[in-house]
Amino acid sequence: MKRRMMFRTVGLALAAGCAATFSAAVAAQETTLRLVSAFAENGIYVQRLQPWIKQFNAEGKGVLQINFIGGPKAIPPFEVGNAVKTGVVDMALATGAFYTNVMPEADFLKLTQVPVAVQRKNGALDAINKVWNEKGNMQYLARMVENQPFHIYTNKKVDKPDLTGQKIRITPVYRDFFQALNANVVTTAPGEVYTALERGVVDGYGWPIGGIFDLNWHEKTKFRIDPGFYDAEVSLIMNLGAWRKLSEPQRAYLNKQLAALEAQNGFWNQYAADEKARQQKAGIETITFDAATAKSFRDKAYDIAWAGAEKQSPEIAKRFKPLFAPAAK
Ligand code: 173
Repeated sequence: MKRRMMFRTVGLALAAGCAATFSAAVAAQETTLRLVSAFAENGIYVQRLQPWIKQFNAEGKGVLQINFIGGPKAIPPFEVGNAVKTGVVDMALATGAFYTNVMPEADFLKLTQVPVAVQRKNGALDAINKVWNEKGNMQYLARMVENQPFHIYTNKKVDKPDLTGQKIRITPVYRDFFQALNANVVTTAPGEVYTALERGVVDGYGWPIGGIFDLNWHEKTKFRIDPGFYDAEVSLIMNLGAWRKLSEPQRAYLNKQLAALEAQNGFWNQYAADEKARQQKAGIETITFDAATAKSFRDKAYDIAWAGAEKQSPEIAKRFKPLFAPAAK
């Protein structure tokens, strides 16, 4: 008995010594991750990310650093996913709708109806990462935007959910739904929306509740249609090889900072309310429907998107759907 205990003590001491040497060796190696944003540098998402990067670098000296390369001028938004997949960059702030060219499933993340904190607990994040690893060669790191429903903004008044005769700017987020509302659609990156509105190439556009002032779209916007639908997904993603190459302390540090980032997501509720008020002040009129029409409008958005997802990737849609659904009341 005594001998066995001694054995164990020695073993533990050895292991501890080993770990110490190991961490001393890796601590000497600081890694810098190159990060790009698919969203504009002066937009709210990057505005919120910058202080986080600053703190990340201040606290991560000798361990891990982030080098912010830039926004859409560095890499066009719809190329960002491929840049992460191939390791041209290590990390990106992006939304799945911008990298359906990597995997169509990327756009499914707009369909989550539970907070990311719940997604971490109920297995949704693991299910997402299985797909992101296998099909995207990437690790899904953190969702930094929540509670930002999408809306239809238009310059042509409607009194029912029907976009007949309207040309609307979209991304994959909105395609099936807006087409079901009889819109003619044209896909553009956010950077082209202002000019498209100015030239009358489009009558309106899809965008979340917040952010239309960032690129001055309010100047060219008359109406917002309520209610909103889906939830804008804006997240940090990382090249899988770069993620796997991180040492244990580096990964622990990254995870700690990602948790801190997600813990700030309470911000978005207030931001949505503030942006609504700001739109009203700017003279943007709200178009609303009666309660039953509003409900069927929103239900239709989800029904159409899930039907599309199930057609696109039946197996993955089936795995995601119960994990994304709101808990039964
Ligand atoms: O409208 C868009 O460009 C879009 O798809 C999106 C997605 C997430 C946040 C903001 C916009």
